[in-house]
Amino acid sequence: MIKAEKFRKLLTSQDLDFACEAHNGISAKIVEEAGFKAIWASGLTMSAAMGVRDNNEASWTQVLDILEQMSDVTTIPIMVDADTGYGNFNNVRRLVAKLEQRGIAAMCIEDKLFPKTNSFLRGESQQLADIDEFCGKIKAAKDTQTDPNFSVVARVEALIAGLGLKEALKRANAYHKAGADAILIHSKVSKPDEILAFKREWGNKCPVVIVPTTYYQTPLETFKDAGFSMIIWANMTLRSAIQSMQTTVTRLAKSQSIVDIEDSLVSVAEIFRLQGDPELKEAEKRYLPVTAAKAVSIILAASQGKELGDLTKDKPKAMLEVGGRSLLQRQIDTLNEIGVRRISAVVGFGKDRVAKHLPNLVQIVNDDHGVTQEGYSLWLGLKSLPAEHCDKTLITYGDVVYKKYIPSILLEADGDIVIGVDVNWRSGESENNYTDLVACSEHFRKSISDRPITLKKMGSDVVGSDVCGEWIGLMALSATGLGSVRRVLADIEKTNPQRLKTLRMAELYNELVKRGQEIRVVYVTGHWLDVDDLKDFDRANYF
Ligand code: SPV
Ligand code: MG
Repeated sequence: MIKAEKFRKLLTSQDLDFACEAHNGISAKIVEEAGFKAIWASGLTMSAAMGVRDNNEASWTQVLDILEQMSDVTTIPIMVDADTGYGNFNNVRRLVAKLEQRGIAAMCIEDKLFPKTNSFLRGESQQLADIDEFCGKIKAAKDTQTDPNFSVVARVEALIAGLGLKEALKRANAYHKAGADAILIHSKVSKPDEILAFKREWGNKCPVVIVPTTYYQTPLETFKDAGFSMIIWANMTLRSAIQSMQTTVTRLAKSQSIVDIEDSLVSVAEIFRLQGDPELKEAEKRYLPVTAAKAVSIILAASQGKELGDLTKDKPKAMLEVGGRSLLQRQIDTLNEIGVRRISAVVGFGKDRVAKHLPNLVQIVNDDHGVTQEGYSLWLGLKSLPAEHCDKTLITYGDVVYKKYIPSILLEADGDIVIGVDVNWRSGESENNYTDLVACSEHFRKSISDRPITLKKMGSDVVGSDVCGEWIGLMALSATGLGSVRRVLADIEKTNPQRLKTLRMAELYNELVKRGQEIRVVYVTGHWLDVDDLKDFDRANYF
C-alpha cells in the first residue's frame, strides 16, 4: 500500500488515529519508530527548526526540501501543514504536483491569508480568506492530484478568529462541497467545548481532524465518543528536543565538561543507528570488493630518505611530490579507491609536514625514526590498530607507487600473509639501494597454476638463480597472519628490544618462515616502483 492510500484509510476508518509532529528527517524517523501511523509535518516546527518564524518566512521550496528528507527515511504517510497553500489556486496546483513527486500523502491548507500567522498568535486579529477563493484552491488541488488517494484537508480557522460556530460550519460546508477529503477544525481554547459542538452539528459528512494542543487535558474517550477521525499531536517532538538541548548546552556551558552530562545523552552509536548505518554495513558486504571493504592499512612513512639529498632536506620521502601529489597522498587515493576503510601512517621525520598536509590521516608517530627501521614502525602501527578490527590489514612502504589492482589482488589472495613480488626486479641497479630480493618455492611461470607459491627467504644474501624477484613493499595480512606478525614482534621486543628497533622487514619475514609460518607470494610484472634515489624519483614522475 502506498503512503497516500495508507493515509486515506486512517482518515476514513472508524477508529480515532493519531499523527505526530516531525520537522526533519531524524524526527520523522523517531516518530515512525515510536509506532505512529502518520506524521504531521508542522509549519510551526519546520520553520522553528530553521530558526525562523511561522509567518511564511521559510519559502515553500525550503519546506519541500524538508518534506523530501522526511519522506525518504520513513514508510508511514506524511500530512503536510501547507499553511494557506503559499499563494493562490495556481500556487496550490504546483504545490500538489511537487508534493506527490515526493510521496507526501496529504496536504492541509487553512483559510487564512498569505503570509499567515500561527493560530496561537493574535488569533482574533487574523483575517480569514474569502470562502469562494479558498474553495477555488481546494478544487484546484483536487483537480491537480494524480493519485486519487492524495488527501486534501481543509482547515477552518473561524473559531481561532473568534467568528463562532455558525461561521465555522458555513465554511466547513463550503469546503466539503468544493471537494475537501476532511475538515480540520482548529481551536485555541483550553476546553474542548467548541470543537465538540462543531462535531455534533457536523455529524459524519466527512472526517474531522483536531489539534488538541490547548485542550490536551480532555480525556481521549471524549474525542472517540464524538467520532473524530484523527488527532494531531502538533508540536511535542520539537518541544521536547528544545527542552533537552537547552538543558544540555546550559549545563555544558557552565561545567565546560561532559563528565556529568554524558549519561543523560543518547550515544553516538544511536545516531549512527538512526542514520541507517547498519543497512550501509550490509550493503558494503554486497557491493564493495569483499576484502578491501574489510581492510585497514598501515603505511610505513617515518623515514627521511637521505639518499634523495636536498629533496628530502625538510620533508620525509613519502611527502615527495610525484605528478602533483605526494607519494603518501597517491597511496591514500589509491587505497580509498579500492575501498580500504581505515588508512593510517607511521610518521617520524617531518611529521609536522605530514600532519599539516594530510590532517585527516590517522598518524602514529615514531619519534625514534632516526635510529630505527621499518620493523619498529610496523610494531608501532600494529599496536595502534583498533581492538575491534577488520578482517585484513594491508601494510605498505611509504615510498612506493603502484597500480590499484596490486593491493586488490594481495587482499583477495588466499593465505594469512601475502606479499607482492616483482619478477622484473632491477638487477644491477641495487648497489646503493636496499633491495628486498626473494627466494620462493617456485619461479614465476606464465602458465596458470593453482599451486601456491611461498616465500623461502628474503634478503641481500639471496643471489644468483635463487632470486625469484623483488618484494614490492606491500603485504596483506589476515587476522591470523596479523596475530603471527604481532607474536614475532612481541617476542623480539621482550627478548631483545634493541633488535626490534633496527629490525628490517626481511628479517621479520625470515623469522616468520623459520617459525613455520607460510608466506604466500603473488607475482607481479612491474606496475609499481619505489623511490630510493634520484633516478627512481625521476622515473616515478613518468609512472
Ligand atoms: C502547526 O503545527 O504548524 C499548526 C498547528 O499549524 S498550530 O500550531 O496549532 O496552529
Ligand atoms: Mg501551522
